[in-house]
Amino acid sequence: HDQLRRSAEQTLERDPLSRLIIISNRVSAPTDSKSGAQGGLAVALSAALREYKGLWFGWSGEVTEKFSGHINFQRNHGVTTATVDLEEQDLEEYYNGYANRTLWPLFHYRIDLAEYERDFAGGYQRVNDRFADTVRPLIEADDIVWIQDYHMFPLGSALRKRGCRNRIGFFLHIPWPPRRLLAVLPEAAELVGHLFDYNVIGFHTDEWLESFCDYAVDELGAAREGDTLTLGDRTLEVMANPIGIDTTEFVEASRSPTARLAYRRMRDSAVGRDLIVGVDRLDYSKGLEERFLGYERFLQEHPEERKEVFLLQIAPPSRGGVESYQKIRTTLEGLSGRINGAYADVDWVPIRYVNQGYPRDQLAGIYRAARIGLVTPLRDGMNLVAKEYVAAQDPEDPGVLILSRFAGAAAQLGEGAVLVNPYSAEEISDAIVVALKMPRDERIARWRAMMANVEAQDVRWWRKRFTDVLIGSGEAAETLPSS
Ligand code: GDG
Repeated sequence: HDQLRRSAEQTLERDPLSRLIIISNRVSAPTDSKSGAQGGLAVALSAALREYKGLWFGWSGEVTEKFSGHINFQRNHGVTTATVDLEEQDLEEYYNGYANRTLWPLFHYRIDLAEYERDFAGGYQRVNDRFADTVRPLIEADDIVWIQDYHMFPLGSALRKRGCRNRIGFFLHIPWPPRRLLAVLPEAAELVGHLFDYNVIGFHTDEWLESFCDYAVDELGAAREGDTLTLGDRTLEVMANPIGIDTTEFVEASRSPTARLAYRRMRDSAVGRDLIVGVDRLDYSKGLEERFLGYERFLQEHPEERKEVFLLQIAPPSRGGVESYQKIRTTLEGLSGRINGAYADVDWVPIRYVNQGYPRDQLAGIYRAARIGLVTPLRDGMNLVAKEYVAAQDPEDPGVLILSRFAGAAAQLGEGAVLVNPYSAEEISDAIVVALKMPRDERIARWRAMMANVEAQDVRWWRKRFTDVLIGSGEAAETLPSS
């Protein structure tokens, strides 16, 4: 690894002009970064691209009658974006289908929700081939190519078939499931086989990395030596590379006039009560149902605390075209209604459940006003909300982060957060009590431990670490004898 890094540094010095081509399902221009509900991926990549020449390619989000491959170029704040429209059938089979009805649930350990349709798999491959046809002519000889996330597993392979010899890396933003769970997917072996056409694959944590290696070694017969896997004549480097937030920007956001206003508004409406906050895309992987049940347990078991707190759950809807997302929405409406009906009083409502997104600055102010950040996904690749909550706190009087053991972020923030099993209503209830009673000194000590990590391992650190290894891997591959 050291050797790779050294060679990466030398390469960077010799070759400062290689461009970076980022490819992801959706492209989000950097101007958008302060408004609306953006996924973690979008927030991270606009920050990374600001520092590079190059290009960001992906789907426009628009549907056209017949796929034409026409590319729409735009330039915003020094970042060039290139997007294409897809057909209705692509949207159904590739995006709503294979990506969000097959891979997303399966990779979040929900084999009960995953659907296995040949049409989905076919549409997924077709769209990846379309992306490859369209983006191939934009890639120049020295460019490095960085492909993002589960929508695009086979894209590297499709580019190789079209003669692309560039260094191509892949980063997975979601968990990698255990070997025996993945084996449920009919195309699993083929899909993992494709991944050997990348030079480097990054995961958030060692746990996801190890699960990937298990599958590659035990099911495909790959050979492993440290972080290098070999399958036939192809060699792949794997790395654990936890994503961070733009910490400096977020700390600033939490002190902006908008944030101060949002902070005041929250405090005033709390009339002396402690605010517990949750912020999540409306997704079954985020454990919202279990979170509400845990909070209900807390209300049941601690009548004396009841009117001292309230829970604000911000949950902007996402993936409305997929049935399981419509269902979770209905479930949560019922559950919050039931809990409020059972416990509310004329001057107090236990849960404020909000289905809309807020601008980032405002969100930062809300985090800062919250005595507890309640982040309890059942499974999460990383979880950036946990890091944002930490970054937004007042260093003199910080709140407490309650964090799921099953979020990638627990590997980095576990020292300072109160960790819980999100499936256990009792553990969530107990953790709320612990957090409410925690003395200021302990809150400060725990916050400092977390903030040190959020500052050191921010989004720039993440990007540089990945691109360094990617650049080095190309060099290494050229000098290795082929096996
Ligand atoms: C995937 C992986 C991984 C949410 N509501 C609002 C809003 N948000 C922003 C948050 C945060 C982002 O969306 C959510 O990021 P997460 O990391 O929590 O979750 P996913 O969207 O599932 O992201 C995840 C991530 O990719 C990066 O690799 O961490 O594990 O699932 O930034 O602040 N932003 C605004 N208003 C909202 O109402 N402005």
